Amino acid sequence: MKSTMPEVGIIMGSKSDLPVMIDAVEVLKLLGAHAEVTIVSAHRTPDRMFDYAKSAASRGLKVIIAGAGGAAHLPGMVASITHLPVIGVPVKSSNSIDGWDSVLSILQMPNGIPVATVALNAAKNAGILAAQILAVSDKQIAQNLLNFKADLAKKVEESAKEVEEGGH
Ligand code: RP5
Repeated sequence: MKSTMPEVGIIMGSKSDLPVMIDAVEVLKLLGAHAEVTIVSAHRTPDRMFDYAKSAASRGLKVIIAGAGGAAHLPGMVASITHLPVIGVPVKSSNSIDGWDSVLSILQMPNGIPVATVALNAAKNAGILAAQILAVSDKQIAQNLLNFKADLAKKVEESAKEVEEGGH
């Protein structure tokens, strides 16, 4: 039987990131992946960040989603500590000028330490990508992803039909 231990760690720099990051929590639930959620700040709790990243793999996590805004160092610093794949979510936070600061500080990592950066505020895509990583070795999550994609396609087909029939 499949364990219910979390395989995805979702972290964010502040509780103020939660309204964005909740989308990752929800889509992972929908796709049948077990996740844990907490706050870890690279700047305000560096020791906590270090401990979290250092123990992640031995605690059973397989992928980490990290969201932060402004001078967003959390995803990159976590990626520098663990060998697990890290997906970064740039958040347009209250201290962000226009979102570009969050995007660039997560995206522009040096050679050797990649962070898989999704679009601004795109925590849902981060969740889907994390599920896709798990699906490589989890048949149930793979099937759930196929169903999810079929549903997306169905919605487009329905919209196309509506528009073609003049029902817009
Ligand atoms: C970042 O600063 C956090 O990830 C958040 O996006 C932003 C603002 O944090 P608060 O001032 O709302 O706690 O480190």
